[in-house]
Amino acid sequence: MTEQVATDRFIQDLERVAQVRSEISVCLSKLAQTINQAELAGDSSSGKLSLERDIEDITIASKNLRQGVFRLLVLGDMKRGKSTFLNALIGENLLPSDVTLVPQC
Ligand SMILES: Nc1nc2c(ncn2[C@@H]2O[C@H](COP(=O)(O)OP(=O)(O)O)[C@@H](O)[C@H]2O)c(=O)[nH]1
Ligand SMILES: [Mg+2]
Repeated sequence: MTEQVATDRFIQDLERVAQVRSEISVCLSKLAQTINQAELAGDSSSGKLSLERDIEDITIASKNLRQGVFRLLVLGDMKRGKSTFLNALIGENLLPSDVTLVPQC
C-alpha cells in the first residue's frame, strides 16, 4: 500500500517536472526572441552585440526541453536502485535490476 502511494506520487512528480520543463522551454524561446529583436534594433542604432551564438544556444535548449531531450546522470554505489529508478522513469523494465554478479573461479 505504501509503495503504491509512493509510486503515484513519483508519477505525479514526473508530470510536474514535464510541465515545468515545458514552461521553461516557452520562457527560453521568448528570451531568444527578445534578444534577437534587441540585436535587430541595435543594428540600426548603436550596433549589434554579436549575440547570434547565444540566441542559437538558447533556441536549441528551448527546443530540446520542448521535445523532452535531456541528459540524465545517475550515480550511486552498486545495488542502490539506479536501474530500478531508471526503469520507473522510462516506464519499462528496460534495464536489468537486482543483478547479482557471481564471481568466476
Ligand atoms: N527498499 C528499496 N529497495 C529498492 C529501491 N530501489 C531498488 N531497490 C532494490 O534494490 C535492489 C538493487 O536495485 P538495482 O536497481 O538493480 O540497483 P543498481 O545496481 O543501482 O542498478 C533490487 O533488489 C531492487 O528491487 C527502493 O527505492 N527501496
Ligand atoms: Mg543496475
